[in-house]
Amino acid sequence: MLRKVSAVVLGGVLVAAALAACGGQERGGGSGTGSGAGKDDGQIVMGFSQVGAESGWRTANTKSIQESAEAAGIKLQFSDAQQKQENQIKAIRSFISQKVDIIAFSPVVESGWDTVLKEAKDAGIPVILTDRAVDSPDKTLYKTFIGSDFVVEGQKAGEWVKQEFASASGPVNMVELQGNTGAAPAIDRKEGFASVIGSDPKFKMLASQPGDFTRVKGKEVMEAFLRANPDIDLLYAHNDDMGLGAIEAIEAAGKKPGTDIKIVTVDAVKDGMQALADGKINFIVECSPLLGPQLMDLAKKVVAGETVPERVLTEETTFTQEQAKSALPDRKY
Ligand code: GYE
Repeated sequence: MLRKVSAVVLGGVLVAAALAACGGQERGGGSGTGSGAGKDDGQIVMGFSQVGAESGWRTANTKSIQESAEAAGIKLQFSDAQQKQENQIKAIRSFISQKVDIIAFSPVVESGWDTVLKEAKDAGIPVILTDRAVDSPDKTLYKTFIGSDFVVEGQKAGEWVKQEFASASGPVNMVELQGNTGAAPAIDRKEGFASVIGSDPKFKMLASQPGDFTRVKGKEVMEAFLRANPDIDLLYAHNDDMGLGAIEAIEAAGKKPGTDIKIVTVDAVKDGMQALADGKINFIVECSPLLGPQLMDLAKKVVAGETVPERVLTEETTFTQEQAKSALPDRKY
């Protein structure tokens, strides 16, 4: 048993702690569907609860996690929550009853996780947060959090807008398409952007509404924005997909995206980069979905009882239209 072996390696007080935390020898009995098989040959079993399949980013993220698990020899129990917190809570409870070795998940919203995370902790199953954070004050409920700094992403978008409109006398009329309500990237990208732009009275936020990170909703909300506001100068969309949906709405309204209405988005997935290269988007702040390899490394360390950093930050850049043209041929997602 992998857990027993790693516990023996540890020594002293840590052994007792590790055994207590892992539920000791009763774990890995091979009961339950699927997970038992891996444990018997020492393979780590990871339960992963994904947000859904709402965007190009998410699809690339799922692929990265599935491929990296396979490459790392980790058995993945993958569950798609279809953007619903209740489904994620159910999946996590099911992972606990299957006695997986480790749980990883990307929380659809920030709040409301304390109870289920406590259940995992009491069962001795470590948890890794990937991509999105939770707002639980108790940091012992999870081992580490791997993902981007969404506030910084919002700030980068804001800095670009400030520069782009530096010589405009104003007002600069802006609209914002937010991610799904309560999600860490929606809260933080809004906050980061406002922290840069907010203090300058030249910039006016006419409307800011959730587009749920999807193309369909991005289009729908942008249509409403356009009906209510004849004079929009800039759209800030919290992801490429909503920006791409909005482009359709802008074109249908007889306006030129990227020219009549400037557009800044976050993610830099292929379709977004193509629209950027085509001049329909003006600037993209990158957010990398390729979290799989690091997640699997961290999972192995956590299961082996090694200490891991509390926070693992993703590295990312930004793209102008020119930069998108040269980056596109090698873009992986
Ligand atoms: O930006 C968006 C996706 O949590 C970083 O979720 C992720 C965000 C990403 O739906 O496209």
